Amino acid sequence: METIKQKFHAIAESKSAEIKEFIKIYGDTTIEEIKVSQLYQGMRGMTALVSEISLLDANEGIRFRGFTIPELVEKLPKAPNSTQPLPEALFYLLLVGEIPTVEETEYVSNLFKERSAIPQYVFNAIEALPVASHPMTQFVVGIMALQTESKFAAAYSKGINKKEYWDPIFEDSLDLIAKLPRLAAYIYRRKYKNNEQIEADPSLDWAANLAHMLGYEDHGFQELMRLYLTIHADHEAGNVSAHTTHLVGSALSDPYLSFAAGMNGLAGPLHGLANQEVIKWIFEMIEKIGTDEPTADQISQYVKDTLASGKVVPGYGHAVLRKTDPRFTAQQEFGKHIMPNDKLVNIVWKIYEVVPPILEATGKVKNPWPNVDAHSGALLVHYGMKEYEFYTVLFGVSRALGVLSNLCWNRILGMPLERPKSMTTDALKEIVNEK
Ligand code: CMX
Repeated sequence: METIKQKFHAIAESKSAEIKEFIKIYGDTTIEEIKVSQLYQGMRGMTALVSEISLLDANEGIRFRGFTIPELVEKLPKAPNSTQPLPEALFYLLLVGEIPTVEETEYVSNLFKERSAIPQYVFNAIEALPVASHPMTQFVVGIMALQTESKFAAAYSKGINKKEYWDPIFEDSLDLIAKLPRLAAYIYRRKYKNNEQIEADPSLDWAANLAHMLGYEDHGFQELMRLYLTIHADHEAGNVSAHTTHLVGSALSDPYLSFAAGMNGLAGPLHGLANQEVIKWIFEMIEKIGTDEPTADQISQYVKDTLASGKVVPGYGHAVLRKTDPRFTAQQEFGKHIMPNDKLVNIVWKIYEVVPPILEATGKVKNPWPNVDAHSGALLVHYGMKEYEFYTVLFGVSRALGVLSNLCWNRILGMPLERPKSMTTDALKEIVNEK
């Protein structure tokens, strides 16, 4: 069997030739004009990046290598007695563009197992932080401590040929992904379970092993982790965590530095931290209203109070999507199948009925529909994981699959330092006046 590295190299060589030819013929073709407003509005709708691994349609949602979320759930290889996709199979797909066989998936699983050990000094670095530190802070400190392991940084300091950069970037990416479940579980057990750590079980796949090390042996929770780590992996290259990882990587910062930067972006409440904000907001609603079976009218009033106090409704809206996020729907399907009577999950579904018309009525929210973060927390709570500050770390473990695949591609394609032009308002006015 060809290794994933050999396959990636061969596919990238042919893609590289294709791109060179494409640029040669169409390099001067204009694809769209930029409006002044876009410069002030977070570059919405402005095409500025290339990523081979995923594409987001505003109405349909994300496709990974051309596959929708339901197609991935159906087609990606599964563990024995499982109905959920294996995230290591998704990683293979993102990297080489093909759905792997069961054998190829096992090969990736084993690569992750072989590379999963974490040096003690990484845990010591985390231990230097107060236990009360946010899990995302501990996560980023752990990733930064791991950076001393970087094969790319070592090779670069020795003077590696630029044509070979991709090789240690690839190795670092695999190493880092392999270590993330242990790192995440360590932080969880440290903060919430008296630092009673659970060793890895080498018989388990990447996601099930994370469930095990977190302390959740329930088959349902393992299944949830497989789904969760698959659907959160990527969302095109322009979102904050993907774009930051890509940008920092373009300076030839190694995958540890680049991914840590991306995780700092994921920790923002308008991005990945929204998953904790959703559950916090729902718990506060239950407390305020005084029931875990609120009526539509009660939820409606709570949503209006949230908006009136100048806050966003967490889990709703999106910079690109204009319909319900298929990652929300995939989780809803999971919930309907496994826990149709769970009260918290039912609140999430009721909120889904109540919120869109209210946001639509504001006249300014471009997408009133739920995103991935609106659902994930309630599923975790079902299995007993109520420590919502930890949720974004789980998102981060999954996001590594996408952003690090992208980093491998950027480096093998020899993407340059990213450096867009910025303007002052006066300079923009001059351009507009000249026109
Ligand atoms: N609740 C209240 N107001 C919202 C809103 C929401 N859920 N979503 C958008 N708006 C508001 C914006 O704050 C903005 O208001 P102002 O004009 O007063 O500044 C207005 O509607 C227009 O915004 P938009 O163009 O519809 O949305 P943006 O592209 O600017 O922002 C996002 C997108 C995700 C930041 C925004 O929808 C939001 O804050 N949602 C809640 C937080 C959230 O769920 N984030 C997670 C996104 C998914 C992820 O990355 O994980």
